[in-house]
Amino acid sequence: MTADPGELLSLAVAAATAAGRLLVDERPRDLGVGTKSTPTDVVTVMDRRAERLLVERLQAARPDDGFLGEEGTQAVGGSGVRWVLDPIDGTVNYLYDLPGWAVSVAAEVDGEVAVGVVHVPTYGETFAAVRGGGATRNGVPVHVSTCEQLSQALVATGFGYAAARRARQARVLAEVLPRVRDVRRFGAASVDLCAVACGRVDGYYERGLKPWDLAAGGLVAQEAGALVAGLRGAPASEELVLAASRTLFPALHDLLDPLAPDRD
Ligand code: LIP
Repeated sequence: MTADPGELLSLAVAAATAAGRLLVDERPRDLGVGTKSTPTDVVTVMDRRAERLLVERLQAARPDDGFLGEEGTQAVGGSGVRWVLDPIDGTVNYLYDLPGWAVSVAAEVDGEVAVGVVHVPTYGETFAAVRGGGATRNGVPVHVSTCEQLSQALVATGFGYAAARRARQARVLAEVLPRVRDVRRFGAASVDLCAVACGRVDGYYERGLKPWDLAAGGLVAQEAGALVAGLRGAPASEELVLAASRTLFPALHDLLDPLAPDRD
């Protein structure tokens, strides 16, 4: 089955929007909560229901595609397309009924992210990107900020679920905070990356992102003009993701590098 980016984008937007409706309309008052890697790494019944909805819709349209989902969906497929899914990015926000959680849907074609959609129901915003085709928010093009000075930069970050890693991340943050305008911690990587894309923040860094946290938002940020990478020429990965305009990226990189934010 061929992989037309326009078709993949339409499928991703429709699936993410449907999952967003489910998550908003059917959120139970007493949300059943389980834990994963640590007692604070939570998963709810709605994470699983939303991932099931995403897979069912996408599989119905493209039965030969592969899947990788945060809540356990894994399928190889034979079409060259693999869907990378985070049914609720920002699960703690969702659990506490806070805004800023997202449904993140990306399509890889032959191993490279080609399409990304980050749907943020509580903001009424859907970010989308096709590789080489730019990035949009609700259909309107978005671009990274023009901030050139680190001391004027608003920087987003996030923290892991393991206490030892959080302690290390706090030490890095203590060095970053006095050198930038301010820091924000919104609680969902895909939303942080889209915030870079539309200039809502000037930069973002975080250690520990999984493929489903990074795939869609990373493409949106790149297509909006951001450099999304690791340290010292490495690609963005679970070790570290750093995203900022090409103007600001070097200064933010050189602030972070000596702090070893890519190590526990
Ligand atoms: C979240 C990430 C976020 C990170 C949170 C959490 P989840 O993903 O998107 O960047 O700081 O600790 O890991 O677990 O809500 O899907």
